[in-house]
Amino acid sequence: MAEWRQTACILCSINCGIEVQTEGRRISKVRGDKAHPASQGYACEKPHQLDFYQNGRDRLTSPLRRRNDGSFEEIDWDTAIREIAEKFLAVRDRHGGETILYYGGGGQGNHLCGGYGRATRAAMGSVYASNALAQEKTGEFWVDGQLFGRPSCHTTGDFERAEVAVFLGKNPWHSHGFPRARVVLKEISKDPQRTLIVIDPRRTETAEMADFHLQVRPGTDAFCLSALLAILIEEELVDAQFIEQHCNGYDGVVESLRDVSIADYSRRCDVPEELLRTVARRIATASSVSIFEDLGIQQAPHSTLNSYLEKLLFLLTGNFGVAGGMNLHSRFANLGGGRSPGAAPVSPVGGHRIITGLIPCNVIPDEILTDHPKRFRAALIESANPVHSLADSQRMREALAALELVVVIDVAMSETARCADYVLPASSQFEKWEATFFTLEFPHNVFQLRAPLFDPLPGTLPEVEIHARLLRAMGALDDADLEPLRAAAAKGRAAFAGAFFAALSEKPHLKPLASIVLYETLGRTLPDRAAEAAAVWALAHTCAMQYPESVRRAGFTGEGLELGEALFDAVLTGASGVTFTIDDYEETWRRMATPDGRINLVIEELVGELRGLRDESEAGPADFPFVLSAGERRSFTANTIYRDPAWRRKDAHGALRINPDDAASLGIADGGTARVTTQRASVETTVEITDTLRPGHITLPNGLGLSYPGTAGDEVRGVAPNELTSSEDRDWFAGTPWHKHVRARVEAA
Ligand SMILES: Nc1nc2c(c(=O)[nH]1)N[C@H]1C(S)=C(S)[C@@H](COP(=O)(O)OP(=O)(O)OC[C@H]3O[C@@H](n4cnc5c(=O)[nH]c(N)nc54)[C@H](O)[C@@H]3O)O[C@H]1N2
Ligand SMILES: Nc1nc2c(c(=O)[nH]1)N[C@H]1C(S)=C(S)[C@@H](COP(=O)(O)OP(=O)(O)OC[C@H]3O[C@@H](n4cnc5c(=O)[nH]c(N)nc54)[C@H](O)[C@@H]3O)O[C@H]1N2
Ligand code: SF4
Ligand SMILES: [Mo]
Repeated sequence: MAEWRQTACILCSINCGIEVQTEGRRISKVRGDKAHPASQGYACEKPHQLDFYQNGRDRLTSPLRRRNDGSFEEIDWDTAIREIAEKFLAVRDRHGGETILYYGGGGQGNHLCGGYGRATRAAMGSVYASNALAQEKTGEFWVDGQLFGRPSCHTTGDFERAEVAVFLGKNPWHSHGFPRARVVLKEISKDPQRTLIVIDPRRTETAEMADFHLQVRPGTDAFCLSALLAILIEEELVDAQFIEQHCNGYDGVVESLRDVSIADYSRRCDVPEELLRTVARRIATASSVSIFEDLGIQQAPHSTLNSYLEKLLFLLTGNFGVAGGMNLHSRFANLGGGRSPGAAPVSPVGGHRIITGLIPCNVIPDEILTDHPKRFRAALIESANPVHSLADSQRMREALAALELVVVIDVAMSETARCADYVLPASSQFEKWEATFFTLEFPHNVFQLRAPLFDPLPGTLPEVEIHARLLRAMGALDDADLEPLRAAAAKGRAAFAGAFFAALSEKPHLKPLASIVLYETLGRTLPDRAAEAAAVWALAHTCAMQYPESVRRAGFTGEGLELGEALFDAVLTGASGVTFTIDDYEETWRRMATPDGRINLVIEELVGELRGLRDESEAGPADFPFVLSAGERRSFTANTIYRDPAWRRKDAHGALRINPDDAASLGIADGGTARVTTQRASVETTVEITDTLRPGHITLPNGLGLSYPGTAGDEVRGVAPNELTSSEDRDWFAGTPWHKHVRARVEAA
């Protein structure tokens, strides 16, 4: 019997625990891990194909350097590290370290590299960063900061217990977003006492199961949500006691919704007024409501405003800080990163708002393609594929070409790696210790540190080793600092803890390098090559200090540093993941960060936009009559983690979905070919006719259009969605893109 080994799925933020069997360097069998405290044996169909990631034909096995003719040559690691370090320092000396942009730091299954990358950034003086969160969640984070006092006061739903579950621009049947999504959706859907509400222009798989489907006109959620709020106020359905006890500014909310005409807004979002009223009443009378907002509103017009209105919906009805409602969760470590010392609150060239330390993805090309003296001059890109995932791929390629130096750390020859000056091959997520900080659950929150299944593919290195070598080559690591810590580590973790925290306070220059210092010192004493996970030790301590009561409730004991040590021990040995905090509902109130502990209901910055809805023009551009949602999650999409198109058993080409009436009037057949044209580009695509879409709405999947080595050179299958998008199509406030709302034209091809 082959052995089953515990790891996690790396394809979405839920990171279900899985068990795998291996044959040589292959992942041969996959099943859900019943011992994983959150996923409990659940897994969807996608991880069964994980070998397409592990053994992709375009895995990188040597550092690459671009030649003058544009092609790449293989070079050895020492040369690569030396030249990259020299060139970054030269950029720093010529233009200032703040002109070096860091992009990425982790994907759906790996976040350790971002922590180690911080040390390299500090050594180079790089202070500006961005990643995919700045094209989905930053607007929501900013709203959280206004309402609850800090952007890290992030709310999470409790769908297991919620009497009413609302999905707003979110299709959890395919995209998940909470543990065991399909099981929980079925439970809610089957239970006559519970209600499933979906707000989505498409009749998604989730909408099919719903009690109420508000099939909004694309891009009109702000109208739908303000109408729901206005109904709550008009029919006196708000939770007056909750508002009185916990909120400031209710009168301001009433005032800013004063001009809402429920009838007119219902017409504009194309949801019957009676249905809006029924749904508002259902939400108001439920014992608990959980809401999940996602890309359908975050990557569409009024993105930040939508996040605000969504939160008002559960706040005015008192579904915050209660079982089955929305709560402020703990976290094993921060996802966003936060502002670097030395960074301005806005981007250096365009003055765009930086939220949770991230420059809006859509403005990155503008921060490069200019002669402004503060423009970015170089970039370090790690575990991200921005040429494919950011709006306007064409312009992203131009922007990268304009930089003096682009270094990409990836496992595969991605679209972005193809634009680099140097490419460094990372070991895969199954060849090193790895973890994510998608620890967003309440009341039980789970963290899993995964051990490697394989040795590194020859020629590759784990990111931590790459960063440690870069630091040394930059002259940023001093053995005189490390020796005493190595000596302390040799005496055991307790001795090390004292020495380490003392060293950080005595030698402030070590602080930004702490993750690599841990790797080089404590790391050497950890069992099973776990040096790669050394930074997790410090995170365990921070977590224990931040949430001592919740960590104790999860079963850990000890005073002072003992609590963090106990947590780290459990994490290091708990192959199936560890419940690290158990919360009671009072914790939500303790996590509030406003000065008086009350919720601020009014966000001044968004009131103008809210009141302006009434006068917003309804006419779209006549030459682009369709709205394209570019990047739909489907059964056979997984960002750009699976690159080999052979993994798609169905929908091999990633069809354009279109309503039957639209297809008929354009003379397009099911399985035929259509031409889609946007302001930016024109592409051909296969077609799937489906009545799940409204007339005028078309969709294309995410993650297609990758270049992958075939029998006759590189082949591209399907449409890369961001060849069609424009970087100006973005939220005025947070800069989040309108990927779900691209104006388009369709013709038979
Ligand atoms: N299978 C699969 N799962 C994934 C991923 C994957 O690639 N494949 N990626 C993961 C990632 S990174 C993320 S962020 C999540 C995203 O998860 P989701 O946000 O659920 O994914 P999408 O399918 O992009 O968009 C959700 C819904 O928004 C709807 N929508 C479009 N326009 C509008 C609108 O104007 N209003 C409203 N209300 N809805 C609209 C679409 O019809 C769609 O059903 O998925 C994660 N899970
Ligand atoms: N038009 C449109 N654009 C979108 C979206 C959309 O819906 N529509 N969705 C957006 C969203 S929500 C997201 S999250 C982004 C996702 O886009 P990105 O943030 O660019 O992430 P991925 O596509 O997941 O790519 C991750 C990269 O990491 C590499 N990789 C995998 N494992 C490792 C590893 O262990 N180490 C290193 N160094 N590299 C590794 C992969 O090969 C891949 O190149 O796309 C965004 N772009
Ligand atoms: S839900 Fe997400 S993490 Fe879980 S198996 Fe499916 S893709 Fe993987
Ligand atoms: Mo995402």
